[in-house]
Amino acid sequence: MYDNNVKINTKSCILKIGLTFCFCAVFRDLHCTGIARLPAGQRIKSMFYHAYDSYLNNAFPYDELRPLTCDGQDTWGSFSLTLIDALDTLLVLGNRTEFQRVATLLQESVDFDIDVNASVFETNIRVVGGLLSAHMLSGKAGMELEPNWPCSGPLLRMAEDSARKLLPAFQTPTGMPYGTVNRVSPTETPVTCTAGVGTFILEFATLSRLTGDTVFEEVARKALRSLWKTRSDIGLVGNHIDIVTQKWVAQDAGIGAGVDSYFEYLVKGAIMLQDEELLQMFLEYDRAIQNYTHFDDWYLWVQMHKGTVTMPVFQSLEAFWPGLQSLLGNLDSAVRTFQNYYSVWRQFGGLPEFYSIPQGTTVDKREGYPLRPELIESAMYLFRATGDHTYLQLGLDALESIEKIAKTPCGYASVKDLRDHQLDNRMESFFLAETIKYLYLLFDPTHFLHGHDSDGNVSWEEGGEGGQCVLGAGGYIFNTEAHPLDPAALYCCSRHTQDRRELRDILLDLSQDGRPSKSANRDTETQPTGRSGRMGSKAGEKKRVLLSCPVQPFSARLAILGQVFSDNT
Ligand code: DMJ
Repeated sequence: MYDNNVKINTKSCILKIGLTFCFCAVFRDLHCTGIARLPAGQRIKSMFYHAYDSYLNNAFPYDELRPLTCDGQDTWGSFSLTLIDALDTLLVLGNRTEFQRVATLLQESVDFDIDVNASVFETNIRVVGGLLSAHMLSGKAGMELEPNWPCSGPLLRMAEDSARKLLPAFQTPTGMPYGTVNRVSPTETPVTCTAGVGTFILEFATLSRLTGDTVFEEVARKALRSLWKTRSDIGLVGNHIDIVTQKWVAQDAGIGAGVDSYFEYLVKGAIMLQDEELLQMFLEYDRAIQNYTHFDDWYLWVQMHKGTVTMPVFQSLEAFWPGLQSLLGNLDSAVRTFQNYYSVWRQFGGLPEFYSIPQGTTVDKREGYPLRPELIESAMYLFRATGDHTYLQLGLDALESIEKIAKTPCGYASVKDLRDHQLDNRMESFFLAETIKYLYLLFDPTHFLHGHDSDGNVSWEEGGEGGQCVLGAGGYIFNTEAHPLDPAALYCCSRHTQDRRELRDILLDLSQDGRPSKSANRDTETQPTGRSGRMGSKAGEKKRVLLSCPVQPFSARLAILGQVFSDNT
């Protein structure tokens, strides 16, 4: 953790090459005096607990805190959203006891079977993503684990339950989902934003690979492939599509609102799943994006069929892009674009929702800053990639701005207008899930979520029965709501599923007593409803039911095999 309260000893700074010390050496005049005397990490923690405690005391079980009236409101469905979204941040800040308490509380209090029109996108990224991440981190949080963890566990079951409620939205002629879903009284419009179609693969593939039920990954992939087919002749997608007719209803192409996380998930999905198809999709889009929308390291909005500029604006949601580019190794371009965006931040002390690039002003009715994380998120990735202290400076600027402009006695309020600092009575759940998490991680480059432990070694923890899973060793992929997912757990649980199948096949073959095996047919007949067969099964391949027994440790498997072999010899 960077500690800008540390007395500087230049010698120790040089000797240790400890960033903890060097940071203060660089910034001591600016940031090691006065109000900023506290270490950044402590200031960020205080910010978190001011907002979090206010939510718990005044708003829970509502979705969000209203920081001006000091009460709560439901916004995205009535799932105690802020608490689910904030759960993994508790662990990121090192609070294992509160993580454990809240994980238990949520299991007892949240009900997904309610009559609400829930946003399929928001429920996925905040609820499914938040629960999956908390499930994967529950080993680090010291929770009591089921023998088969990380391939089972109560938070995983909650994530699965909430995702299953979203599945009816995917039952469309195209496979592209409706934007909202209500199991009780469905009244959905078929017009959905692009991100609402293409932002599922991280959570849904994680669910499928942890639980063995392929249906989630399949629907997410089907939606992605359908969307891919609708791109224009010049390789761009628009902003809103009719998911039944496949007609583009809003034809502005860009990287911001309505589209952003679609591109993010192609890249992160490619990394997490080592998936060439997703990467190729992104690279083809990227060529068109660079050709038609990229000017002077800004990204504009253009007509998706003609490539003509429709809106020369920068939107605050676009600020995730430099971070994404850094994941792809496009550092030079990322750094230049970040500088453009940072100049807007400096101009207003925050990022307005829309900024007119030619005029250098905010755009009418889009002057607000709802405490979004995107620029801080990019700063975290770019600092990780370059070590350049510019990114820490952005972090300090963000801390100062948010404290000065948005803090209320009862939390932090969205800024309605960055020009006069009027506030809105809203604190979105992403403030605790993302903004504060990325700020904290920016100042803690040895945090385990960066793939290192506090000594800078590669971190890992064991999971799974018999300690067969090595977790956390390959780093973490953040979903678009900053919920970290562990690719190693996916690999581990898929492998267990595969092992179970192989063992089952051996047992079934041997039980045929030398007769040809009919196991595949029998399996198809007994496949339980809601389960969709084998991961990645292709047309023509025989589908097989999954065994429901827990994964056996290696010794137990050997014992069973030994028994089988002795029975048959
Ligand atoms: C978050 O809910 C997610 O980051 C989403 O992808 C975009 N909007 C907010 C944060 O700005």
